[in-house]
Amino acid sequence: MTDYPVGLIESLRMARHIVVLTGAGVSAESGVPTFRDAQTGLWAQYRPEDLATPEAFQRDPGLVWAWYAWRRALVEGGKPNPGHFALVELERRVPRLTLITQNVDGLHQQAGSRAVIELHGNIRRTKCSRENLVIDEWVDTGEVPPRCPRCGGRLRPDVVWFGEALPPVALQIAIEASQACDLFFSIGTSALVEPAASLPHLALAQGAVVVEINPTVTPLTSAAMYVLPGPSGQVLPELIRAAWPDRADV
Ligand code: BJW
Repeated sequence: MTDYPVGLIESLRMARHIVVLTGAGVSAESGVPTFRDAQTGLWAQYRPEDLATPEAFQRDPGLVWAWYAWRRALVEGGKPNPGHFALVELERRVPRLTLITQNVDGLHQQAGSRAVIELHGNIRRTKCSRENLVIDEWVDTGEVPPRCPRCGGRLRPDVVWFGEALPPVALQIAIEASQACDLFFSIGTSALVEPAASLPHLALAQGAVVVEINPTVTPLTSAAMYVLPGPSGQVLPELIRAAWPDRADV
């Protein structure tokens, strides 16, 4: 097992409020491709950044709906991995943990994490593009995308696209927690997409210990106090076992 820095283990054991910000890398070991690696087969010709926009949906709603249907099937085939379960365990061991995710796959909730703050929505939900209301059922007439049963608007995934505002309550909770925590984990995210990418910097500005878990370097790496360069499904369970060796149930 890796030797983790004593200072990090101490910070973990002493923390009163931990914030965890996760990105697509946390689900990679569940077989869900990361956002920027998602494109294979038919979809390899498209850049995800060009499909996850309101303009793309306006231009070609059928194409964007089909891309999300393909990704939803990948998500529904995935199961939480040891990284997700380690975060459930961490929540049990510290006085307060705020789990903020950019992921739209719902795997933290499936693993058993409570009160997950979803910054970018959830691919398993559908909403009306006109009324912005979540829609659970609709009539399948063969039209793609299907129509809202209330107003006839086009249905779309309930996710946040580039240029769209994040859910205001979720964002406010994330900002306040980042400013109040003593330990902040940034896990499996490229740390490129705002406003999520600013959260660890809010924590840093308040003197929190910032830890990054990611096999590759990101714009956050040089600012983080501890960098654990490995897959989260391996690093997180090891780290918890190192911090609480007497309770080896992860
Ligand atoms: C592993 C691993 C393993 C691999 N273990 N790690 C300020 C400056 C510049 C630009 C902006 C700014 N403020 C806003 C912007 C614009 C824009 C933005 O940030 N652009 C950047 C690209 C520069 N932001 C927005 O538009 C946001 N909206 C906004 O700010 O609105 C303002 C507004 C206010 C009021 C009214 C109107 C508007 C919205 C951003 C929404 C992002 N949405 C997406 C799509 C969601 C739906 C979908 O999935 O299709 O969210 S984009 C995409 O990026 C997705 C992700 O959640 C997000 C982050 O990606 P993530 O998670 O980091 O994934 P990857 O793939 O990039 O990285 C994976 C990482 O995992 C890698 O680092 C790997 O190394 C690592 N990894 N295996 C651990 N096993």
